[in-house]
Formats: sequence, structure tokens, C-alpha cells
Amino acid sequence: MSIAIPQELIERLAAARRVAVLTGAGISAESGIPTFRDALTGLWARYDPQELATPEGFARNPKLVWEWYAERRARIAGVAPNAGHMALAGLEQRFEQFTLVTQNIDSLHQRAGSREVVELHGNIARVKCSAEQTVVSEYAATETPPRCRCGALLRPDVVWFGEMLPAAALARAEEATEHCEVFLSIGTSAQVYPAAELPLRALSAGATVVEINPERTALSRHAHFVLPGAAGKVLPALLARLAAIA
Ligand code: BV8
Repeated sequence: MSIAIPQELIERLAAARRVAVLTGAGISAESGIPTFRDALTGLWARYDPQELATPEGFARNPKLVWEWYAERRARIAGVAPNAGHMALAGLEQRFEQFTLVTQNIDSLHQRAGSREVVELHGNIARVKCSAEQTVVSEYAATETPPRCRCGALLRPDVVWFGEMLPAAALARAEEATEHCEVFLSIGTSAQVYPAAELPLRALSAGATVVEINPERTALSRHAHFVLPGAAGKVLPALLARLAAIA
């Protein structure tokens, strides 16, 4: 069943110079990566993600948290970008400015060919020293978690709950949000802040806000257009409709 895409939306996109996009775990679901809230199936079902993805959770049980990320990293290594990621890389070529802001830590947008990717919550492929906050590329895996040369534990280079987002990434995301004509919110439950503020700031800055999600979210009632479908289906259709009128 194809999703109806209103002609008005296609025309606004065709007329736009600057587009901003916010993606969440939903765009990687069709690649086989469980979304954040159901990332805890099986072994992890016993834990609250907001417990594990926190400095306190890591301090309390560094081995458990390290192993949770090691399992997620291994799963990500085994998947590929899906049609939704590819369509966003295709859309990027059609606009003067196209800023892709993601909450995801899986590198799938970059692997799909997107160039302007802003990672608000870091990247699971990187590891950093928990004391010096510097990224470490080589380390001896003699213990779990491994240690930095300074002696402190290494940790994933991701933003945990209660931690500040990287200032440069947030500034780039806010600048793109404030100046875009169209803002696409894709595959996110729009519950985690300050990322969830971005579509609302786009709205108050006068942008056309579009949501692509099979479910309704906290953002749905504010969006100008809600396309109720999977990103892997809706985004290729959007790209095809745009190409047809160019
Ligand atoms: C911070 C990395 C300042 C780690 C993650 C108000 C203002 C500021 C902060 C707060 C605030 N209120 C509360 C807070 C604190 C907190 C927060 O927002 N809590 C929430 C729960 C209320 N925020 C923070 O702590 C942030 N830091 O604010 O710093 C500060 C500092 C100190 C003290 C105070 C303030 C840091 C947040 C970042 C946390 N790190 N990830 C890791 O991944 O392990 S968050 C993580 O969860 C993701 O990155 C993402 O952001 C979030 C999950 O959300 P989604 O991506 O939306 O995924 P979800 O599973 O929820 O939904 C998937 C959606 O996809 C669904 O809607 C589904 O329908 C849809 N879908 C499914 N299939 C498809 C699909 N859509 C399309 N196609 C499909 N096929």
C-alpha cells in the first residue's frame, strides 16, 4: 500500500533552498537494528535503557554497559543502510543546503552516502577515555571495559542521559533548524531532549514541518504534514515525486 504524498508538500519541497532533517532509531529499524526502546529484547530485557545509557549506570556496572555496547556494535557491523537511508542521500543532492541531523549512533547515514551528517548523540564506533574525554583508537582489550593509558576506563563515545550534547553538533543542528524552509522529522518518537525541540523550533521559525513515522508521536499534532508509513517506503516515494517534477 503506497503512502499518499500531498502535492502541496511536493511543491513546497521543490521550492525549498534549505532543508533540515532529524532522524531517530526508526530509520534504522528496516536495516534490522531494533529501535532504542525495543533494543533491549532478550538478554537486555531486564534492564531500563535509561539506566544503562547513563554515567551512573556505567559507574555502577562498567562491564555490563561495555558489553551492551559491544553487542550493539557487533549487530550494527552486520547490517546495511536501507532504502530510507539511501533516499536521504539522494535527496541531499537536490537542495542548496541539506543538513541531516541524527540521534542515531550507527553510521548508517554516512554509509548510505550522506555527506552533511550531524551526530547529536555521538557514534558507537568510537571509544573515548572516561576521564580525559579524548577519543582512543587503539587499546589493549586485556580487561572489560579496557583502560586508557592514563588508567581510566574506556567508554563508548556516545552521549548518555544526563550528559551535554557536543556543542558544535548542537549549534549546527540549531542553525539548520532555524533557517530551513522544510524540516523532516523521520523515525523518532520525539521524546528525548534537546533533540526533540528541533522540529518545534523549526515550526516557530516558519518552516514546513513533516513527520514520517508509522505511529503518531508527540510531534504529530504540530506537524503540517504527517506521512504515516515506514521511512524505507515513504522516502523513496518522496524522492521519485520530486524527480518527476524537476
Ligand atoms: C541533556 C545515545 C543537558 C546512547 C541517547 C529537557 C531539556 C533537556 C534535557 C531533558 C529535558 N527533559 C529531560 C531531559 C533529560 C534527557 C531526556 O530527554 N530524557 C527523556 C527520556 C525525557 N535528555 C538528556 O539527558 C540529554 N542531555 O539534556 O543535557 C543536561 C545535562 C545535565 C542535566 C540536565 C540537562 C541527552 C540525551 C541523549 C541520550 N542518548 N542515545 C545510546 O544510544 O545508547 S538517546 C537515544 O534514545 C537515541 O539517541 C534517541 O535520542 C532516543 C530514542 O529515541 P528515538 O530515536 O526516537 O527512538 P524510539 O525507539 O524512541 O522511537 C523510534 C520511532 O521510530 C518510533 O516513533 C517508531 O514509531 C518509529 N519507527 C519504527 N519503525 C519505523 C519508524 N519510523 C519510520 N520508519 C520505520 N520503519
